[in-house]
Amino acid sequence: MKLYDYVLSGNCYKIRLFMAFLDLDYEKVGVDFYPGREHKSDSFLAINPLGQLPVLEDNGVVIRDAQAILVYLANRHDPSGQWWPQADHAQFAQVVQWLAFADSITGTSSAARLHDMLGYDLDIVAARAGAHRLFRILDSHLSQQEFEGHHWIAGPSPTIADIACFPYTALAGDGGIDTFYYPAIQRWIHRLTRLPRYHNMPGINVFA
Ligand SMILES: N[C@@H](CCC(=O)N[C@@H](CS)C(=O)NCC(=O)O)C(=O)O
Repeated sequence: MKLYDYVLSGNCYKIRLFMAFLDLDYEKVGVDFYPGREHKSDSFLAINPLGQLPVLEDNGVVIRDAQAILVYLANRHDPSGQWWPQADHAQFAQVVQWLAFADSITGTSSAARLHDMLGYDLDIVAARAGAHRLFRILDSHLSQQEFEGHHWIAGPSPTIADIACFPYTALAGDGGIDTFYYPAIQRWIHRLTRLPRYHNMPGINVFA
C-alpha cells in the first residue's frame, strides 16, 4: 500500500495512526504540501482531482478522503470488526455519523490551523467559532458516553470514528482554539494516546 502523505497533515495522520494500530506495512510518498503546493500539481491532480491529501493506493485501487480510507482499511485488515462495527445497526450508523462530523472538524479547526500556521487567507473568526460549536457537541457527547460507562465516541471500544475526530481536535491549539475547557475531550485525548501502538504526530502533546 502507498500513502500520499504530508507529515503535518492531520488527515494524513489519521491514516498513519490507523496503520500503526493495525500494525500494517505501507510506503509513504511525501507530497510537498507547503511551500511546494505539490498537491495542486498536474501530476497529483491526476491522482486526486480534488487536489487534497491523503490518498491511498492499494493494488490499483485509489482512494481519496481520510474517512473513506479508514473504512477501506478497517474492512480489509480488521477481522475483529472492532474498528468498524457493522453487526449492530445503531452503532454502525453512529460511526458513520461521527465520520461525517470529523470532516466538519477539518473544515473549521484545520482551517484555523492553516490560517495560523501557513498564512491561509480565510475567515479565522468563523473558523474558530465553528470549531468551538463542534467541540461543545463532542464534549457533551463524550461526557454522556462516560456517564453510560463508555469511553469512546461510538460504544465501548475505540472505532474509526475516534480516529477520524482525533487529530484536528488534539491539534486545535495550533489554530488558536483552546480545548482546555472541554474536560471530556481532554480525557478522551488522553485515553487515545494511551492505546497500544499509539503513534504521535508533531504538535500533539502526549501527557503521562
Ligand atoms: N475530506 C477530506 C479533506 C482532506 C483535506 O482537507 N486535506 C487537506 C490536507 S490535511 C488538503 O489537502 N487541503 C488542500 C485543499 O483542500 O485544497 C479528507 O477527509 O481527507
